[in-house]
Amino acid sequence: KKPRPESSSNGSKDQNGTAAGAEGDSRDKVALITGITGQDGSYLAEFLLKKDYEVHGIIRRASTFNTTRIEHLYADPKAHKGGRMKLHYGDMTDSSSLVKIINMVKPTEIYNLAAQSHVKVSFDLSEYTAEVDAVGTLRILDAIRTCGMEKNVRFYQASTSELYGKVVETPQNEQTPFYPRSPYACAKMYGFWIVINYREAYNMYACNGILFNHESPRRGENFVTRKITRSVAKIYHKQMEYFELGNLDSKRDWGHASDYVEAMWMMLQRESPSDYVIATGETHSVREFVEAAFKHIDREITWKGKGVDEVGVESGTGIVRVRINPKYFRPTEVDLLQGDASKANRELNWTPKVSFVELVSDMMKADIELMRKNPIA
Ligand code: NDP
Ligand code: GDR
Repeated sequence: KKPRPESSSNGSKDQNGTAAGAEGDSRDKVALITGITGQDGSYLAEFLLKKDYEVHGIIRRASTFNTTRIEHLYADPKAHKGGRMKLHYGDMTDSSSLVKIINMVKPTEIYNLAAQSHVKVSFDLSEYTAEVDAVGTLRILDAIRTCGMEKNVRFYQASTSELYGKVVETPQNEQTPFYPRSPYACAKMYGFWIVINYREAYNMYACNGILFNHESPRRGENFVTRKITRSVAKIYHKQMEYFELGNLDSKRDWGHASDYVEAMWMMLQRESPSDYVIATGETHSVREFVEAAFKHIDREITWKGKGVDEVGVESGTGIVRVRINPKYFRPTEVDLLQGDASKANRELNWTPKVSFVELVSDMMKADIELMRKNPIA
């Protein structure tokens, strides 16, 4: 059964403006997640349901179902039949939908995860990215105020290590200056500052999580880690001979999404709001990620050639497994990200649990299984 938003299934309790959720619940743990159908939204929903939250998610209308990542939650009778997870149609570009949903749900915590989140795509869809990622953040903050809830709701903003952009210093912490390098990062920069402005102007409990890259088997298929693990899994099953990438030299601080959603929640449980870097402190190149993925299937990759002529060759067989395609290069690149999460460690007691090798292994295992079951996935 596919998850369906309340507004289409006409959940009467919600339509009357009373709280959805199990009868007799104290309404002190009601979360509203924008972007619930994304990688982070799905892990966060899972995490909050386990913590006994009533979870509401905003989903947007699409011509095909976009709820695959949360289907298992909907199918779980505890989440669904107990009324603990509800979906509502809305959009970050539609203020009235945000006001209606917030007024109806009366959340105690809002996690703003919705975004056009692909950096390369933001160069093609620059105006739309600003609409959703920058003005969208303003819209939801204003929706909270329109509903008169600025004193009752705690707000989490999905800020990003992309704000650091061009390398000024490493490792990057809360004091490192920003230098955004894409329309996505510029839009997120507006989001970052409008959150701080509303915190200071209206005394709102609002936090920015400056999260470094985090991945998982649920990562979108056109982000580099998932593209690599899917392709290597296909090579393992002999469904593909080689795949194409762009810049192999950029370095990222990659953690596991399941660890990072916990940090989002922790930020909203403090006495006063603040902004936190969430990162592992380790950095690896795209090239190293490729090597680690092949290592998982006991193959070794060696690199030959230079620039766009460079190829990744499987040792022992001489077969080319990775080629460079300039179409994946970005007009401006972020070369090196490495975060310093010591403030989060000190104040939230947060540390990452999953190592780089464990992350690659988790993603590889899942994609090997996926391609085994469904070779055309
Ligand atoms: P995803 O791309 O997986 O998910 C994005 C979510 O936003 C999806 O649910 C998507 O819906 C929704 N969305 C997009 N546009 C709109 C819109 N106009 N109105 C309503 N919803 C919309 O991203 P992640 O889960 O990876 O990331 C979550 C957030 O964290 C994003 O804001 C991202 O920018 C930020 N971030 C992510 C990091 C990472 O490494 N993953 C690191 C730092 C920040 P649909 O399913 O319909 O497309
Ligand atoms: P990023 O993630 O831009 O860091 O943004 P992505 O996985 O897209 O790129 C990481 C690095 O890999 C290089 N690269 C490629 N990238 C993609 N997508 N496809 C390729 O074929 C390819 N080849 C090389 C890129 O050039 C880049 O240097 C992610 C998103 O989740 C953002 O929303 C989030 O804010 C940041 O992480 C932190």
